[in-house]
Amino acid sequence: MTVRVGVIGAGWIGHEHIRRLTHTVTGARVVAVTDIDAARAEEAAAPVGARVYANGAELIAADDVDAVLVTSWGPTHAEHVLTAIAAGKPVFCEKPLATTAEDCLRIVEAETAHGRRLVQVGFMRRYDAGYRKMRQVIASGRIGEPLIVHCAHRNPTVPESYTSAMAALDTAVHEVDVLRWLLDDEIVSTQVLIPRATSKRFTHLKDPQIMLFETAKGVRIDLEVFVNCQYGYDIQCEAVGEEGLVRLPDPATVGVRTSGRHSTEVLTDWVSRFRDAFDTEFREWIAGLAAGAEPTGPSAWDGYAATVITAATVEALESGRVVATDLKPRPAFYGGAA
Ligand code: NAD
Ligand code: ISE
Repeated sequence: MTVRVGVIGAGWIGHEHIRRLTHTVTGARVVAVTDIDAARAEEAAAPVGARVYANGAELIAADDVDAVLVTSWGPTHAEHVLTAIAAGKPVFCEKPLATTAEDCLRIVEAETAHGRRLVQVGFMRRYDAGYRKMRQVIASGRIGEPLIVHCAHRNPTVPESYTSAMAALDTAVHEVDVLRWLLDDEIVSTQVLIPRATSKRFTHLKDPQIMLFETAKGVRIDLEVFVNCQYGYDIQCEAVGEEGLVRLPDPATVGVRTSGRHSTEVLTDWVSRFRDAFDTEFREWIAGLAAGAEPTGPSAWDGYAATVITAATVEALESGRVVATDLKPRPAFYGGAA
């Protein structure tokens, strides 16, 4: 069976995912596209023979759209996801699920009332081979109980429109999700330390930032977010346990020896760093839908948790205080721990 997908939002990542669904993932076809910028929608739809719709609601209602992919701006996600749930159609939503906890809870309530999982959130790191291996090692008990996790999330540069709050909302949100999943634990408090600022940034921006999270089991996590590090796109993660540690591998690359030097490449963007993870994420989503199964990836509840925890981190940044995350109790519908 071919899963016919309608895409809402034909920007950067919308284009990426349309290409992926068309050329990399088997069993999927992009049949519909919409964007508030009609020219962009046309440009994305034409090469794959998809139909252009005037808006998300019309696209979701189309008879030949089996599943919906939301890749529009964050503040528009909730409306599209809720419309898809009301239509009973599976919906993959790029992060964030919604920009407020209230909207995330509306989605959780709508999905729970529907009685079957429809929503998957685009936290692609759960599909990265290195993170998956780390999770297996931690779950196997080989390093003993995890105690501390050290992380870094570095981007070479960001545009002037990037704000200090986005370090949590847009960037650290990936660690927030993947750490909850890696540790099978919940983040209960958050704090932000502001080191000396890099001079290679826009003056409005606090960069780098050090985020400190505590989990329900007492694990302490330090995360450096440095979005103007200049040298590359660099993601680091090391979990220290009672009997050992496990570290995220750097992407495989050749070592080059020349002119008295040995060098290896550092990637420079998230598209290439997580290309395989994005591919696996969509292969598994489409295969599940084709088999008539409920999605097994990051859920609406995970999207809610990530939005609450990153909002608390912004509050911690602005207040200088340790902020409790105060998540609601997890509904039985979404299974066990994080
Ligand atoms: P973008 O600005 O390049 O594209 C967004 C597109 O959505 C634009 O073309 C815009 O016109 C369109 N749009 C806005 N509102 C709309 C609406 N109501 N209906 C239809 N189209 C609408 O942004 P982007 O970089 O592609 O990011 C899009 C989303 O993907 C964001 O939520 C972002 O956080 C997420 N994202 C995820 C990752 C990841 O690593 N998983 C990476 C980048 C972006
Ligand atoms: C971007 O939106 C992403 O999702 C990338 O994965 C992240 O590294 C970057 O910092 C964000 O701006």
